[in-house]
Amino acid sequence: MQWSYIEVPLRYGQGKHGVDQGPTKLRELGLEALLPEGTQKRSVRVLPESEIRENEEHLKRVDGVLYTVNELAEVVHEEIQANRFPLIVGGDHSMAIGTLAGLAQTGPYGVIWVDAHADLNTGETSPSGNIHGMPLAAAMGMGDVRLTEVGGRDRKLAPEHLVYIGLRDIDEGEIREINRLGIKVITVEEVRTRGADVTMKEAIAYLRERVGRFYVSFDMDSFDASLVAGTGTPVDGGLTTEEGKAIVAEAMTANELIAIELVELNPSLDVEDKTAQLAFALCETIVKSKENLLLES
Ligand SMILES: [Mn+2]
Repeated sequence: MQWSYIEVPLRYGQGKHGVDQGPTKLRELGLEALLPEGTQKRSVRVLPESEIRENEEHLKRVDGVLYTVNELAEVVHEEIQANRFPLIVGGDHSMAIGTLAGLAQTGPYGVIWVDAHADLNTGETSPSGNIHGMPLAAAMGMGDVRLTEVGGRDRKLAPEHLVYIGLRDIDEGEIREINRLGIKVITVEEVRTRGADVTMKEAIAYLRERVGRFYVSFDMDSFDASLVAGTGTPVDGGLTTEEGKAIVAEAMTANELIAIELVELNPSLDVEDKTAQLAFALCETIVKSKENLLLES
């Protein structure tokens, strides 16, 4: 199988500088040498800051986000059509609006969303107006039409095709929506007590029953705050390094996995590159797991 490596240096989905430098930092640490031979490398464009016009209080820098996610949707669509496996590196989590829309163009799919946050806000419910807290709402057809119509008018994701892992900082409006929609949630406590591999197997089985193909979107803030100074919104009580790696490794063993995404590494906030090294280690786990899988088959 061929790989596709997609860099998305987007930061307009949140307010902090530096998260756009995630892909550059991973390159510095030697990511390119890690990628299997023949990997298709792509980089998605971002709007220069001087060209940002929209700064609506409830949808900040929406034009900057739209510019990039529209292109990412096309790129993801193309890479899946070309039968490649995309590893997508950000960038803030608003980029997933593009990933979700691009995948939807290739047929139904499920999502395992590994994150401290539910990212299920709309412009109306978001306390911050930052679009990185809205990608799943947009994909499920909720919120501003400019976000829900990226990649076409149809809904991109069904609530029963979503599994959360690691949620622990959820806004009130989001809790209501999770309950209303009946979305499956696996807490950090469940991961801790029952094992990352066991809970991931359960998540994958859940999606296998309902839809089959799935992708993993991994937010660095799913890790415990003590491990990820270099992310924009760290939260206590998160995953350990081993749990994060086990989640990713388990996902990689599933034949139904079609793409994986790593977001919210902010090198400017980092301490001694520790978060960057953790993100790099995850990429290593991702690439090596699939190599092993290919050798076995
Ligand atoms: Mn997130």
